[in-house]
Amino acid sequence: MSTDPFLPAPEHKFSFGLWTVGNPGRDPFGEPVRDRLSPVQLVELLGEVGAWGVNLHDNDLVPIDANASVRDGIVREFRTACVSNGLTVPMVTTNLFTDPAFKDGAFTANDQAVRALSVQKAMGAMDLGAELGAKIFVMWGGREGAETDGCRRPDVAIARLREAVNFLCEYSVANGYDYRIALEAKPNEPRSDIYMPTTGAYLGFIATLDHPELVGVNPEVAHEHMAGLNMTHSVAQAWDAGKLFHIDLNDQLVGRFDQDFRFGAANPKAAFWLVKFLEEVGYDGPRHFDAHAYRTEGYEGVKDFARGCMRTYLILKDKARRWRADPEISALVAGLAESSQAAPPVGRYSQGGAESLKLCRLDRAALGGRELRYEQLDQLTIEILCGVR
Ligand code: DIG
Ligand code: MN
Ligand code: MN
Repeated sequence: MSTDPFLPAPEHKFSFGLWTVGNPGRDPFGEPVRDRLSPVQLVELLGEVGAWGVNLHDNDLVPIDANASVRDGIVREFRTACVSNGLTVPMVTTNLFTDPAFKDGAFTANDQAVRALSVQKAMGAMDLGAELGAKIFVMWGGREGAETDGCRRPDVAIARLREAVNFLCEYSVANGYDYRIALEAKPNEPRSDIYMPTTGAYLGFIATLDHPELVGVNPEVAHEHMAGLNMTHSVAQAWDAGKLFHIDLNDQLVGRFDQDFRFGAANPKAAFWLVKFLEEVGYDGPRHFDAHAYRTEGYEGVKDFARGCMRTYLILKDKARRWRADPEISALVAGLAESSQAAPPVGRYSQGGAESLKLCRLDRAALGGRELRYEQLDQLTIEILCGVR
């Protein structure tokens, strides 16, 4: 029995997409560097490294032109492999970005036939996911965007996106699939500008839907970082709104293309604040690593990558425990919420409350002169991350 405290276990709910560990390493400037593994081989790899779940786009598993009997055989074989390797299928999504038919978008495309094809394909992916037991349906609109805004008015694109999401919510309900639909934002790539570029944009969009209760978000570290945003703040807003239905964990240098690095590989401090938040609020959803191994790796390196994602999450979870238990940090944090002067709470509006806020005498200069010791707090955080506390 291993004494390693950072080994993954099912209760951690670590999942990977077939397209992540199955990425053969092609990039815009180079050919694949790894042989493609079959979905069954990828399930075996994920079982070997200790993952809990495996996710997929429809065409990661079923080729886009497969007929019904080929499809059913593939699904049967895949389900058997998941059972024998102890893997669940928490999430399914649909690929509406690879095939040339989607080059001008899918749900937002100008051609009504493309919009129909997109909803048709998404319904098929929902059917597939239901057969595999998935309860989360992610939609990332990789092609929903523009290079020139002469192609369509953006409000027309938004209306078309709403029409498709409303339709798919109804399809899920009508078929008893009970999906929680999670919308994933990204600011650009492959389109020059993608509609709904950030998690915050999607939170605003969800409020305009017919069934907002069925729809949430799937924030991704790399995508919020590409927009120059703080991922933990985006996740906190989604959590506050009850809309954190799923999460894509990886890492990313700001100002770069979508790097989808191993979780924590680029900015371990940002990853720490994210893990601390997820664990403190009790997020109970999948911890999905939508990430890819370096192009330099073979499949042993891909396993190193997958293990590293999960280990880093568990190491940072332990660091968050140490942070909360550290007496100096606890003393600093305890003082943060103290009021430095007698002041009425804001609370819910009341006439009396407004009067007392209007009349209270506050020493503004003293407020401005108060020292807050965040330098010490952050230095202690760094020391915990560096393992010296
Ligand atoms: C990219 O970050 C996107 C696609 O890989 C997929 O549609 C989605 C699922 O997590 N993430
Ligand atoms: Mn990404
Ligand atoms: Mn993603």
